[in-house]
Amino acid sequence: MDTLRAEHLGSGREAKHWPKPTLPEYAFIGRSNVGKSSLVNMLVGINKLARVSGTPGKTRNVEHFKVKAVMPSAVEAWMLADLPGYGFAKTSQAERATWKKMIDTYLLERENLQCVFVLIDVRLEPQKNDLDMIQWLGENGIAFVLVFTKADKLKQPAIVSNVALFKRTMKKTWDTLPTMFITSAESRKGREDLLEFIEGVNATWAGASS
Ligand SMILES: Nc1nc2c(ncn2[C@@H]2O[C@H](COP(=O)(O)OP(=O)(O)OP(=O)(O)O)[C@@H](O)[C@H]2O)c(=O)[nH]1
Ligand SMILES: [Mg+2]
Repeated sequence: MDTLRAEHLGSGREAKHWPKPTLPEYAFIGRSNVGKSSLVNMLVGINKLARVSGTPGKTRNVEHFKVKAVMPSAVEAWMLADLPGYGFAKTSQAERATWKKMIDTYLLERENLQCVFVLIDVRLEPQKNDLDMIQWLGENGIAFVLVFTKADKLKQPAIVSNVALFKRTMKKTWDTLPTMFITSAESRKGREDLLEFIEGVNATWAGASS
């Protein structure tokens, strides 16, 4: 993927507000502040496309982006969905319920969704809410990969040992482990691998079913 172009398509809490599912789509989910919006920006190479904040709870709606890769031989387009985070302590019960309804609807009904990128802060030991989300995706048969974030904040041996601990934890309930990526929005580590993965899945897209 030589050159990428991207645009913000829209922001909405309900399916009727989301763009038509005409392109393959990838969603970014994870705890508040894990770096979902930063990773969207890093991937497409545009700093302020998705709104980033040091205060958790910045992204409130499903934010859709259209990305176009202009390659020597073809133009390839897909969509990214930046989702609001979970696990933000200050969120009220009512807001949590609204989040769950929106996310469940999105993950279960978004027909062009190809793969969910579950973002995990590489600095933390396995968190219950991340493991619960992974479990829920598995139970519902939704394809996902794990994307460890903020790799610039740790030295390589600590990254290796934290990822190994995550794998050991997952192995207690999973026979096979998902594909994993280690990334940093700061250093752009993992960008090529993620884009290559997306390109591979895009190649299997058979077109919109509606
Ligand atoms: N050092 C470093 N900081 C990062 C990285 N990714 C994100 N951050 C910082 O982490 C904070 C949260 O980033 P966001 O991208 O807004 O996180 P989010 O997951 O979209 O958060 P919500 O929208 O609140 O759910 C910001 O201060 C970012 O600058 C990274 O790879 N390295
Ligand atoms: Mg965000």
